[in-house]
Amino acid sequence: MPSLPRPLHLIGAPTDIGAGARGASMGPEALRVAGLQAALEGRGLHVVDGGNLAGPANPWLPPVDGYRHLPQVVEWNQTVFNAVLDALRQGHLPILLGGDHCLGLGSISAVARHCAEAGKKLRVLWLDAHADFNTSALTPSGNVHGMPVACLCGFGPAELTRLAQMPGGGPALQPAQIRQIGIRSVDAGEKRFVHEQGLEVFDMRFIDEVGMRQTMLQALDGLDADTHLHVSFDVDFLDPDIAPGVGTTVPGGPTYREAQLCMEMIADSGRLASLDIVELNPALDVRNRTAVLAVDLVESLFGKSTLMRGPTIPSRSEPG
Ligand code: B3U
Ligand code: MN
Ligand code: MN
Repeated sequence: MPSLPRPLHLIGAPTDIGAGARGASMGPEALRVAGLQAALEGRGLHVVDGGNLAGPANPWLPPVDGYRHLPQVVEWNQTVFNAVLDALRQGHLPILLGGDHCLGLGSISAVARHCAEAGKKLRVLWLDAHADFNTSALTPSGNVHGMPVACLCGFGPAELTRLAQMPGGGPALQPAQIRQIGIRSVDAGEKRFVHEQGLEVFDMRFIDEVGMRQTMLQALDGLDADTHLHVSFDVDFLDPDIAPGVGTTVPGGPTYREAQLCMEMIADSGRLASLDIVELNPALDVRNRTAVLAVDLVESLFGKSTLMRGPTIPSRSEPG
């Protein structure tokens, strides 16, 4: 008997503490105004909106030892960690409404901890224009939203790398658990480090050459009934022509159709168990259109499709 879909649990984290532009702190409200809850309920899903978390204000200071606002980043991520872990322990599917992408640290640390407790495998899809794999030594900006993937893999300050409190004290993630998709802006030192650590990156050139379908088949390959799939959706993944409301636009991202297919194929995997929606910046948006688009894509992520599946799609691997 198929199990009932678990309740979706919205967690707002209104902060831009790790970003290079102010405004992502308004992301949770913009997603609500764009009708996120009603759209998901329209899909027959049960949605609990837990409201917004509270945390320190953004003091807007220059970097200290390679980090901007580290104490405040730690505080926000600890709060996010607790809220996401609580939701998972209640059997809910947490949807973190950012906020900037430094919050992926708290969110995914909680997911990793939960998976360790539940004996589940974890796969993380990182949808982003950026690799977010900087360290304090490599970062050009000191902005922690450029560092969460490195921190999750154990490269960062102890307050952040130990957030997950993994059994044995190891990092929350191993590079082999991560698939990055849509990447098109990586700093020079960061690029060397990505190669050194063996991250699997489906960059825009890869997507251009093989298409989104083959990209997603590869990124989702190997999932099974014991896998918890986490999607960390940085809205700057999308091409800025369709998604202008982000702090760091990078041209040449996925189109509307490519993004829809990406979300639909994740939905088809049946494994999605937690989600971040981050970096939406209403101060830079045009009439909330990026938030509306994000809601549209999240509907696809939770199974909205135009029609029942039509003709069988031929497998690319079969000859002829
Ligand atoms: N890699 C740059 C820029 C950046 C990373 N993530 C975003 N921007 N959103 C940095 O500052 O680390
Ligand atoms: Mn990011
Ligand atoms: Mn990004």
